[in-house]
Amino acid sequence: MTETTPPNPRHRLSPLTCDAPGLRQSIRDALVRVVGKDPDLATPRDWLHAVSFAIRERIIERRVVTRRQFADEDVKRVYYLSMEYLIGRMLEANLRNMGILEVTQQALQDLGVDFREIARLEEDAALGNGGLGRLAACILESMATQGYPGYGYGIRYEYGMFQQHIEHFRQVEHPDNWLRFGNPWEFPRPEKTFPVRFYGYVVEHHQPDGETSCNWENGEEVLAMAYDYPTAGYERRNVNNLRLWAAKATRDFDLRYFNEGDYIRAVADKNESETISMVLYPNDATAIGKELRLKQEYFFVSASLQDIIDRHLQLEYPIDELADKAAIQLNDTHPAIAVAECMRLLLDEHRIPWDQAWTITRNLFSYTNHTLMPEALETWPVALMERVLPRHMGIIYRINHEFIEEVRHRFPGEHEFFRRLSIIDEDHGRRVRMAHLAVIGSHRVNGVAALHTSLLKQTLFADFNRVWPERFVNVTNGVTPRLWMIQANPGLTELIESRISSDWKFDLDRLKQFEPYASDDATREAFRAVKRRNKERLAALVHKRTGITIRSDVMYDVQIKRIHEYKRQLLKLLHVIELYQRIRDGEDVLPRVVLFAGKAAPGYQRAKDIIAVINEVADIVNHDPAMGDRLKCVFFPNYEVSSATIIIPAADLSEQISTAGFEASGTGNMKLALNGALTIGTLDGANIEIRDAVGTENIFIFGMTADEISAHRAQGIPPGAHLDSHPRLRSMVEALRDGFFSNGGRHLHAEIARYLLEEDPFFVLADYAAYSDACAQADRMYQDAEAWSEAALLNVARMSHFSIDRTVREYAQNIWNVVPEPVLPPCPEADTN
Ligand code: CR6
Repeated sequence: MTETTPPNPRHRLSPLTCDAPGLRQSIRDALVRVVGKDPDLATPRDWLHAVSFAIRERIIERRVVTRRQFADEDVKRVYYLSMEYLIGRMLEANLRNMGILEVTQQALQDLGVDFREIARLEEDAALGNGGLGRLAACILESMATQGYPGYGYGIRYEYGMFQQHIEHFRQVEHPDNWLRFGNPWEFPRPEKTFPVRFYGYVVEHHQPDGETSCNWENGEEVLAMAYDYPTAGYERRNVNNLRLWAAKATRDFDLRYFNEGDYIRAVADKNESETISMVLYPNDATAIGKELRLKQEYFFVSASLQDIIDRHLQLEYPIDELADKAAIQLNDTHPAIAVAECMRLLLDEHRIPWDQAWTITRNLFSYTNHTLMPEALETWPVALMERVLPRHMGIIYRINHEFIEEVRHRFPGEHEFFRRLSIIDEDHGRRVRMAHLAVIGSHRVNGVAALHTSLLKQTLFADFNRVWPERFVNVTNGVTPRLWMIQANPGLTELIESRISSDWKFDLDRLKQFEPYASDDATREAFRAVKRRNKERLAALVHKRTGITIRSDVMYDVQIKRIHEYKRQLLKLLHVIELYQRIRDGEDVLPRVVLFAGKAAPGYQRAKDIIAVINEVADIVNHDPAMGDRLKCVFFPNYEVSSATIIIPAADLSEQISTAGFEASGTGNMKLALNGALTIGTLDGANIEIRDAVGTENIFIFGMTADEISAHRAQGIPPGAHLDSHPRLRSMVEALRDGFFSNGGRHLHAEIARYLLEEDPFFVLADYAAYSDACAQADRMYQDAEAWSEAALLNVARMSHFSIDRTVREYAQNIWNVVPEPVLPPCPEADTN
């Protein structure tokens, strides 16, 4: 545990009490005075808002104290720039981290209100697509928990990730109007508003010293207004801040049109400039290439950098010390335009000479890459960039020119090499490669799992790795145990707590002390009882959402993640078909529930087809009396953070079956193993490190490695050639092709079968036999309850490496060069008497 400091008098406030009577009073007061309801008439949602407002007052107090502490201690700050934050519900997480969950539940109970009932009504804050956005949320929580002065910056999308409904087996997207009831957790900051310019032109002025200064003029201005979301650290009183920007039309803009007398046009244009922060693009790991997306990226980057520089100057630090007092992490290339924007602000606004500005910029930034997939790599047409951000295009040209000069000097004559390194891709109609800008403008670049980082160095960034090998480092992802264990799995938390001391919650390394209990009969039995209760909880939710009844005494086999060809939901679906056929043929098969969940990008037709086929197969399987309750297949709709916290603790088998070399890391794999699910997986992403941690005998690894996949691709073997590699594969694919499972979607099934037989770009058929074997191995182990429980408990005890706290410490030490601040004393009253 980190030391606590003696209270500094400047940090004192007279805090609101956090005992049950005090909370009760606050909640009632908020109900009447803020929500405006008579307690006799209040609905559950009114109570939800009342309790949230009461806690909001307390969280902001702690935020004020934390901010003062950081200001007094002269700290170096970390700024995390991310287009996505997949936060989920905030009430319970805030209460738990603030250490006042139980007392608040008590206060509500005294008021006759059931905490669980009202907590369920909170909307998930789904300002992200999947792993990348959830990682950002985990990193913020960990920075607060460990006392790092960390700030998140992003966009306050009016509409988050769409709500997925399943209608006639298909995904239908509904808008996620998450702010419609208001949001008690946000603090609007109208005084923190920055102008952001688009379009216009650049005017050059030649200075007597030979330098050219530039003014970016005209065009359109939009205002970025801050909304703050305090983020509480776990039982540490530290509260950090997530600042999200909303677009507002400028007053000048309004006036111009109003004065011209076109009232309607003025209002319509106002709305148009506010569309910038209207909606999250629902694409996971694919570049979008739309002008509005570029504007979103620049909008939040520009506002964040102006704010960061403002804070720096307000603290009276000299501008040339910016990189000593701040570190900025780019979460993927989405905010990579920050490199050019930082240069623009330093050059044009602060009049710093180019070389000095460039040194500051490079020392300030670092960049995390989250994928190798070519379709995810952002490039913008030069013509578009020139029109939307003319000044930045000029800066990018000069950055590129100086960089190429540098490498030309070091590697003379290697023209092909220079072309490949250039920020400008000349081969595809002149495009700006954002990843190149990010690498050149950063002092560190990291991948998110060991395999991913090594592939990055061998493939995507092989040329850069030749130029600057020391720039590339690995930081394997992690997950927060506060949400993904303590909140999601109270039963397992209690079991661990009954065996070892509770400091594992801060320091997951201590979970190792739980390892010996894996061979203890009583612990195993208790573990099975916890799993069983978790399954009952999930079964109830599945019934509520889908109408499907599932048993809670069978294996729960789950694949929960975005729907994507490379993640190979079709591999799991083929296995469902295999089991179905074997049961029909009278074979004795281990009973199981197979549960899929995940959203498909609305424009990704193949992924949407996969959802439809899963649902149609499930429908046949679930209604076939021959299955006799031995096989159920569920597509759980609208997968989001809150449903993940119910599904994960109930899982026995965790499907991590991507084609090797394609999943950068995965983080669901970590959450599931931490909750005692055994992984069945390929040697991809962080699965490799999970295997090393839990031991090869406690995980089911199968299939081609990344190298074997490359070799296999090079051989060009037709996918159909694998049909005889497994006794049933041919008949399974034929059943699909012939529409055996189709319910009106016959053509779709035939198309999926054709796709597998003729294209199969992710080697589903090539890996099927190995996958089916691994499933059989898992089934055998599951039949031995003691052996399975032992392996599951070893998974739990050996997952310490995958704590987000370890991830954040590695960023802090190897990339940001920041140290944690001593944490404030845990008791709110302690420093104020
Ligand atoms: N889709 C990776 O695909 C990784 C997360 C977080 C992803 C996934 O393997 O765990 O990032 N990549 O690092 C992108 O979003 C680009 C993801 O979530």
